[in-house]
Amino acid sequence: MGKMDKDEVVRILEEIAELLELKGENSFKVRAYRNAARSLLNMEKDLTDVVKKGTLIDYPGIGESLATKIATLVLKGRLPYYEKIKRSTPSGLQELLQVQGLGPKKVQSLNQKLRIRSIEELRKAANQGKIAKLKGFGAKTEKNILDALDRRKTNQKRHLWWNAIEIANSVLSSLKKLKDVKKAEIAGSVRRKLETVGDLDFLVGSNNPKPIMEWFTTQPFVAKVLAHGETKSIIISADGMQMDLRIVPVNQFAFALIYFTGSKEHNIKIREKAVKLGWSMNEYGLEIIKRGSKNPFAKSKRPSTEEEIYRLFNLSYIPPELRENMGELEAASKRSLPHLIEERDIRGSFHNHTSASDGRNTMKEMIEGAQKLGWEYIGISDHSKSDYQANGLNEERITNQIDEIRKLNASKIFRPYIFAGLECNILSNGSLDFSDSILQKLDYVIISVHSSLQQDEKTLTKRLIRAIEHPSTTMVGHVTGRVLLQRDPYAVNLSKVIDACIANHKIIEINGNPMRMDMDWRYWHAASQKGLLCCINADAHAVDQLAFVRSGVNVARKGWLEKKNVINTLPLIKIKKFISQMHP
Ligand code: DGT
Ligand code: CA
Ligand code: CA
Ligand code: ZN
Repeated sequence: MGKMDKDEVVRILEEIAELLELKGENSFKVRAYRNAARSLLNMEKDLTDVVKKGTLIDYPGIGESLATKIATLVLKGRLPYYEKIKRSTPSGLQELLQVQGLGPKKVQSLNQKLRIRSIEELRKAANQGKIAKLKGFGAKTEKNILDALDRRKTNQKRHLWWNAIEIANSVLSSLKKLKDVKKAEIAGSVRRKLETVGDLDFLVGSNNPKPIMEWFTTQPFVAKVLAHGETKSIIISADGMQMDLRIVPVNQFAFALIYFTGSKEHNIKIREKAVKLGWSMNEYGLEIIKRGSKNPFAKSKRPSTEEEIYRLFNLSYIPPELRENMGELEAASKRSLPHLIEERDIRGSFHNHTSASDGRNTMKEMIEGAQKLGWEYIGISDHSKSDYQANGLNEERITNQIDEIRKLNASKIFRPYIFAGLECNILSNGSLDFSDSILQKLDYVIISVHSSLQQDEKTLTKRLIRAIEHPSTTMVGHVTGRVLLQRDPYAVNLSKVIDACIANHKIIEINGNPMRMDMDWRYWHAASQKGLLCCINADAHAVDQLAFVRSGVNVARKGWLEKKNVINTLPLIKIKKFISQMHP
């Protein structure tokens, strides 16, 4: 084994390219590092073996000097050249690249002309109007930068659910091991599986809270204690996450769990129901406040589960994902809550990239990954030719990939069936990136907007609808293009797009990438009622990202979707037929 694995070497080569770009080095040199990174990604042999045999230079894009650098990384685990350019680049510059709208050229010119090397310096210069005066920038760019900075500020206070759940689960399992903890749950927006969360809420049932609070406020992950009490403590973790812990007596746990799971609006609705019945309900329990009201506890003992509490109100159990005051209480009283889709209903997914375009793993590795997850099928959908940045496939490469897939299916090497697809760019006028003769060879086509994102709403909506009407189109990828906490959706009239999909029998995906979660859950209930079908996709760019279907399922559940609304719950025979009928 070498001292550094392939993924890490690739990451460093890509970072070197970025650093060189920031320094204004010529584009050939920059591209050399990107090409070498790509070449390593496509390498099927073990990188350490290749280095030891001295055959690195046989690979495309790797010359003498890059081969030496890669070998140093693999064998020594470090590279002085990389460390040197990293040291000589102000660390703030890489951070500036993360501001929406700032590429390496702009960052470099801000650095050289205005000596801007941090977010704070950028904000100051923009507020003083200095950026507007800069050649190549102007007043509009300055305003865009200020907007992006504002968004950054508010967004920094929230966290992606996907990151939060991992931390929350590890704290929960430690809590459960403490001897005084009788019951423990994650509550709040994390439990409701909201796409982003403000803080982590933990609830514990115990009759001896003191040692638990002592433990919670003194853990190694704690950076700051904001409150330390018997029933409530608040800490900030080293990575900036706020965590609230509430401890209630064991017999109040179920009431407190409903209260602290929320949402606030859901809670208020329940409390109103209680008042109408002559009761008062809060986080501690339920009391009869109006003489002569029906005693909810008359027949049964005090409720100890959420189910029992909802039953007191003659409501069926409402899963946490639905507690957003979006009609769930009415449906629960009419016994018409949906039978929500579950992760185990998913039999495959269609939006997946390989190292042929911008994925990190080869097609075979991706299929193996799908096999390990027990999927019956997997669709391969690399980027199309106009997506240079993502190394999109041209006519020849996509044709070869289709052949390769047909052969793999025939060989029966892998258990999952492989569908040949494409994530096809929607060009700025709404036409597709390939001619019909290529598109017709594919089993399915995902259409996505990856360019001209600034178009106005009318233009962009028309563009999308034109692409939806294309007979080869199967489904729309990440329909609003939002990147959570970073980039707003592009200007698109979603209800028109939904209607066009329904009218043309096209599907909209739920993109399970935790940063996208697109189309948003808030639209799915109404859209599915009108007949829109869904496909839950991982948009995986690496084997471990196939697991993103899980966050996609969260969106579907929050959007009231059932198995029947989601095409990739169909068994192989049915999905084959379904897809081929859509794509004659
Ligand atoms: P977040 O943290 O912003 O992502 O959202 P939540 O829902 O986790 O909100 P958080 O942490 O402020 O409070 C947790 C739960 O506690 C919330 O979902 C409902 C309940 N709660 C908090 N404040 C109130 C309130 O003023 N009234 C009611 N009825 N419930 C509240
Ligand atoms: Ca919370
Ligand atoms: Ca909270
Ligand atoms: Zn895409």
